[in-house]
Amino acid sequence: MWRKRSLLRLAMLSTFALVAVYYTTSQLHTIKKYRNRRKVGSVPPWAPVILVNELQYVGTAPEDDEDVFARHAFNLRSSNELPSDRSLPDTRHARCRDVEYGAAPLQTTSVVVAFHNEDRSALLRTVVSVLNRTPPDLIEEVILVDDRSDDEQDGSLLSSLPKVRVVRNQAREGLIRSRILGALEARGDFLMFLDSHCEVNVGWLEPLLDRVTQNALTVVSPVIDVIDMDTFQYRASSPQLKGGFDWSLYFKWLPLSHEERTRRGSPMEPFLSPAIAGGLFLISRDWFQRLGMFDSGLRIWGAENLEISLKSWLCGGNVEVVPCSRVGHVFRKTHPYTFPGGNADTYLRNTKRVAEVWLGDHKRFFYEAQPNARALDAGSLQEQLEVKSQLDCRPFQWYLENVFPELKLPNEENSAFGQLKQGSQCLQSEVESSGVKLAECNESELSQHSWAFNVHTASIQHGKLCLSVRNKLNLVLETCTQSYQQEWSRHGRAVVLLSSGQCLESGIRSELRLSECRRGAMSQQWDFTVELQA
Ligand code: UD2
Ligand code: MN
Repeated sequence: MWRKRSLLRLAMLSTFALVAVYYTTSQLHTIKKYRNRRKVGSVPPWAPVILVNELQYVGTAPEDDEDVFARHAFNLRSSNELPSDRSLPDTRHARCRDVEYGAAPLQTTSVVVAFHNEDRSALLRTVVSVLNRTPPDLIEEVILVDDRSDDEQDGSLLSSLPKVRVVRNQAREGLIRSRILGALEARGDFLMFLDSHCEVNVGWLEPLLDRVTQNALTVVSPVIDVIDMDTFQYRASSPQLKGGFDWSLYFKWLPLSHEERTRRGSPMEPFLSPAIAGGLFLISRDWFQRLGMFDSGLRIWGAENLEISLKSWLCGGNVEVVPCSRVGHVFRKTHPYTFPGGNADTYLRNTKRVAEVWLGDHKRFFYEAQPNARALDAGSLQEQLEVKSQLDCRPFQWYLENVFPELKLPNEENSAFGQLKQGSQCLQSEVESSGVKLAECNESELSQHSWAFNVHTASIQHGKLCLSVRNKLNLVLETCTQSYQQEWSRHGRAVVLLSSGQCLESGIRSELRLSECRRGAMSQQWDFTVELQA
């Protein structure tokens, strides 16, 4: 046990020594790079070697029989075994390396990282990646907001690292209020928010800064690469997806339209996005403050990404994704922490606040999609409504027309719409054969979206076409004729062809067919993403 610990400690210390060496050399590199353009004196003097020797920051390794996912919902062993300064594959488009971002701005960025009981190795890697991969003179500080973690030293020990400042909440505030507190502490011109299990990739900050210096009213997001929650392998994400949401205000990815792709000169060019995926973004501190920061009434987790996106768009700014900037994030399946107000209600309440403030009359579509939100007490919206009127923000209708035309108004006659699913399988149209098939659900696959059940015509529509039965057994998409081959009803989760009383069913090879209805048969149960109340 003792041997294991001291080995671990030795490993951590040598990692730090490496960081220090790397750090000193990368600093020299930076000085050289900017000497021609900037006053040399503006590069701060660094002394990481001394600090490294003082730092004793050892994470808790999992016991041999421990479930490695139990504490953090990612593989704790994999995270612990990695050095804090590991190298990453450069996932940018090859030509991103050659882009020159003009004279380095004289403005600095404060990186804000809120965390609650984060694994030490993951938190340290987040900070080290920022310090190692950012020219020092662009970074004002790294503000770690400890959201009342059980062990105060998780944060405080890191305050000896260069540029790192730690603030600790008196009580658990949740990630949204923690980020607000971090922003209030910040002194940089720009704010960059990161999760506490991220790794920024090479050249990540410059392309983001380039955008905000051109337009101070923009919210810019890097492409968020995937750090595998089990192996911690770093993988590229698609740089061609924009962010959106459905009427329940659930975030979803959308492919760029053909028009948007052709309009962009090159795959490296930033593109506009209706919303950002989450909390990894850069914004000018001034614009963030004028927007009323995040709504401080949002609790613990969720919906602040939609809130900041809607605000920025509606109040005179925009939202962009910058493909040449890459930041890795450990995506997890569950939250490894408690929700004092209950997980589902917290999120629903947060989205209700966003809908109430920013959706205008369109909020009724949100309530149709999320009927349970009606009864929740969302609290006072006064402050956010004031921001909205002070900044003379546009109505949501403008956003629908100009920013997010993909978000269609639900037809009043549709009782359900979105994807038509069975477990993780989705109904998908095949344009060439006019057939339909089942395929693994994929948010960015357009042919799986826009299904709707129209109560009035008893039809299942996909865009302009209707789900139809040909020769009594083949399921196809045809022009809507309101004939008996196209009339369906829904009994619970079953989808029934009215004329024959047969049920829509998935076969063993995921083929679609009609079959005698069997109560409770899994292969006959279907769900739409959004159910509207009649
Ligand atoms: C996604 C976003 C996150 C935020 C969230 C919705 C990405 C990569 N992540 O988070 O930035 O937008 O959706 O709100 O887009 N934390 C606290 N206090 C708490 C709970 C969490 O400080 O009470 C910290 C946590 O340690 C982490 C961050 O907040 O650093 C985000 O939480 P998460 O990683 O559990 O959530 P995730 O990745 O689903
Ligand atoms: Mn996260």
